[in-house]
Amino acid sequence: MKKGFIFDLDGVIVDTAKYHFLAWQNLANSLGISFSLAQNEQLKGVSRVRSLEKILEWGDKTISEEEFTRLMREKNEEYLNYISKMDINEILPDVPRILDNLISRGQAIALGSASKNARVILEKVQLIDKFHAIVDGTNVSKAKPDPEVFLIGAQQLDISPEHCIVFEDSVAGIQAANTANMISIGIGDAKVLHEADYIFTNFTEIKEEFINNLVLARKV
Ligand code: G16
Ligand code: MG
Repeated sequence: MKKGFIFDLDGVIVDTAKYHFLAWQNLANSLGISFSLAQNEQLKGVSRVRSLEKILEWGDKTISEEEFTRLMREKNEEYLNYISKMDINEILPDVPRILDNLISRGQAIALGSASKNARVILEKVQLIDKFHAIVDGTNVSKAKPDPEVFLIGAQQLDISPEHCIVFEDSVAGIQAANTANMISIGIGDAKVLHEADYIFTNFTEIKEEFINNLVLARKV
């Protein structure tokens, strides 16, 4: 049976969180706000605008609309500079094996990311051709945990939501998949992602038999 497999980008296909961290840390420090790795964790899957709002809240700072826009632009320029150096070595373990396995079975594959830079990143790591649909921060108006990004993905693949499977590393993303009535697969820490239908530390743990079952499965 043809299913829709929807992948988040950051934390699932590549680890761009380290680049977001460097850029946000620079920005926060320039405002006299400290910024830790633990805080960066809380920005995973969160939109750019909301991320800056959170940093300002943490630092108890208010800035003008103009400065907000300027800081967003500067953060993104620095981030783009980091990702311009990305290559295939940054693809997370066994992601190509899973994608190629699904493609060889004729399954439908989509990206469902909050990032407005998703296409650039997929091009840099040479995976863009593996996706039948790409839904990113430029296509959605409501951030995860709203299911919009995944529902648009299902629509673009022409597969009904209950026949879609989402791979996600963030709690908000798992909640979005569950609300969309899709099978949710957490990639990361089981304690954090406990709301997911299935959880794996990374793709190396996902065996062919599991994929076989997914192709036959339906969300209950
Ligand atoms: C990613 C990251 C977030 C980032 C967001 C927006 O989400 O996890 O930290 O803030 O995209 O990114 P950009 O500034 O590039 O538009 P995802 O959904 O791919 O995990
Ligand atoms: Mg993510």
